[in-house]
Amino acid sequence: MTQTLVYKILGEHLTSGQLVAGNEIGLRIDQTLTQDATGTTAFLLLEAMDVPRVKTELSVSYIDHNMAQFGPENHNDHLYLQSIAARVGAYLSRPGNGICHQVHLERFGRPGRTLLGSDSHTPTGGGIGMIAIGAGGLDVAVAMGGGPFYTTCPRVIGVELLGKLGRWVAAKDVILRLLSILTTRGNVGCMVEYFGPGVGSLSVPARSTCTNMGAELGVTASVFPSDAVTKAFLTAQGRGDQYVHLSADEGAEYGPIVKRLHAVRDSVALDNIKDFCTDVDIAPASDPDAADDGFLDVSFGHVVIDLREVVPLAAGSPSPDNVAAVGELSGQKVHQVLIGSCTNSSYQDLMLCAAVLKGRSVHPDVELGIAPGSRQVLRMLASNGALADMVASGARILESSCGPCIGQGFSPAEGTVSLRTINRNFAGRSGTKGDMVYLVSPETAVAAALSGEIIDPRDLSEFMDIKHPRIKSPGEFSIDDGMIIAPLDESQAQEVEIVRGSTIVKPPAGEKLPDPLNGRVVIKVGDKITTDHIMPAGSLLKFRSNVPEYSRYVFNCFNEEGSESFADRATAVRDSGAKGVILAGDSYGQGSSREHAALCPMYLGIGVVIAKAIERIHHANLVNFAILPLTFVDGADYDRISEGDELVVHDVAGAIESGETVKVSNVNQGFEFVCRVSLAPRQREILTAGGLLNFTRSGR
Ligand code: MIC
Ligand code: SF4
Repeated sequence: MTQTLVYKILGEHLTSGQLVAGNEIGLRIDQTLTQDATGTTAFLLLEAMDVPRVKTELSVSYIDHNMAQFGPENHNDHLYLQSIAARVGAYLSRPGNGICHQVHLERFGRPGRTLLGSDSHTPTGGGIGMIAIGAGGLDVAVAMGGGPFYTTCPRVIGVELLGKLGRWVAAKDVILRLLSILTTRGNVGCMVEYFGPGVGSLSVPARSTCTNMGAELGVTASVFPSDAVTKAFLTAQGRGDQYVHLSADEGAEYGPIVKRLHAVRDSVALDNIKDFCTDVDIAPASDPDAADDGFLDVSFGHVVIDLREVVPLAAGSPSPDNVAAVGELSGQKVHQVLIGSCTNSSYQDLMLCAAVLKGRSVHPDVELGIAPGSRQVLRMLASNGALADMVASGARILESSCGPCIGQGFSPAEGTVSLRTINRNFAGRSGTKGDMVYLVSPETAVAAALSGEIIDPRDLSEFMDIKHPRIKSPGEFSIDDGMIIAPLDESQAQEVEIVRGSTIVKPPAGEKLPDPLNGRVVIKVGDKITTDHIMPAGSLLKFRSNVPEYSRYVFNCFNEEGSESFADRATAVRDSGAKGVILAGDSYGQGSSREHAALCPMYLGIGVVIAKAIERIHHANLVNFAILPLTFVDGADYDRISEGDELVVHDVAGAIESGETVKVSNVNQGFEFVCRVSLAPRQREILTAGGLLNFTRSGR
């Protein structure tokens, strides 16, 4: 039987289950990655599980997110992470060494391996032919302890690439095109596999730009074949011996992929599916109520993108799938440009920008920030003079870290447009309320930095007489792992003292849910609530290792001055002996992997989330922290429930054990409704045990 590349790699790592889409499967994890904002909790949980030494082939702890260091919290975390890595046998990438995904690609990623990371953009590693998956820190801790990772065997969305990109058009435009076709919704339980003759024209960093933003599609992972380009990249990184050739079998079949879309609200995506997919079939939704509401069931074979036809694209706030051609936006005044992040901060990306900036000045109305993705990139730019060209142009060189991508500095002024090469433009993520962020390629970003407005970079030649610079992949990268601390041997490791500042607080474990569960709706939120809404980052990121403190800011963006905060209301419900309930619309928990979006609500006594749909990583995090994730059988019930309503969830134990649905009474309004219980068998056991920590401690 012919196999996709996804299934080949999964098959080699299968510990349980069968490779049938929709089934729960267990996977052996070869490598793990953590970063400091999620890593402190992951390592604290690893300690709580009594794991003395990591059991993976390789585990790397990166320090790249919390680098602002206002107050002692961040540095306390750094010292803790360095000492715990030494104790348990993980690599430690020191602050200044770069963004986890960029460094991992450069120094550790290996074709054919599995990587689990406590960061939603871990799938960046798919650019080098790995199955790289983002997950909550607790899942990563279990994998560090040698446990398998459980996930849904995916449906594979094939993306066939033809031809070659034109000048000034980039991989970022390819993934934005894909986002305009597949959108950020309805891709849960899928993985993307790129194939076709166009693949060979993309460098590994370009491929990784595409796989990085697979996170925005909501897919579990994205993967490229491992070919001559991969081999050249690994060789240039001094790791040629780690190359293996990997591709799908000739004639491997993709799809059919079925999505439910709304005839009017999703009309752009519908048109794009018709234009870019094979074997499209559109019919009224199979569920008559949904059909009456205007929903359609859309099925297609695979996506085909002809790289020759891709044009520069931009995604405007507040969603990465809000895509338009740069040409249609041109003329808009720009006041800020940011080039960096795990999406676009490779050597090639920044060399292109440096070449365009060389001998020119940043527009006087624009602040340009450039954050090289890694120390390797920065050193290479410094030694070949490109850094000097950037500085001379007026660019502000920012640290090799996440920084502005997550609202840590460089927030834009009110009412101004900011062009960023990053991957997320959720409202307020930049640190400015009402921000207007466009996600763009380095080409489009640098064009705006010089012209002071949005301009199609293909017009640079005509308007500014700038020729397209051809940037070659280097035959040899500058290799210096001096900022990576390798694990100690076991006997030395035991001598290491773990450094715990006062701001590092043991995270709470979950507890079994009561049956029946008396609950109260603490908040009712709408569609597309991201984990940034639930647990803000920016200046509050520093509280990650202190759950009681961080919990004060749950749903902070909805707190109003002078009124009780979410935390106050949830605490009052908890103290009354009931459980808090969160009520949400579609795509609840989009975005990051941050498990604090479950952990902190759990600390505040939340026991249930009822939503129209819940995104994959967040759904898993809820289960891990003993919060029951439910979805409405009939979405219309959402409208009938209000904040403050008293709900009773009946037969919780039965629902968790084996139920497909559960009955919920709305006591205030006197009606009953039914919710779906979508849990894999192991998730049922985890909830029964009162969360993953208790489950793991009980030896399972
Ligand atoms: C993000 O881009 O939102 C983050 C910060 O990298 C998160 C992880 C976190 O919240 O610490 C992610 O993407 O998972
Ligand atoms: Fe860091 Fe931004 Fe990438 Fe998250 S998306 S890992 S904050 S650079």
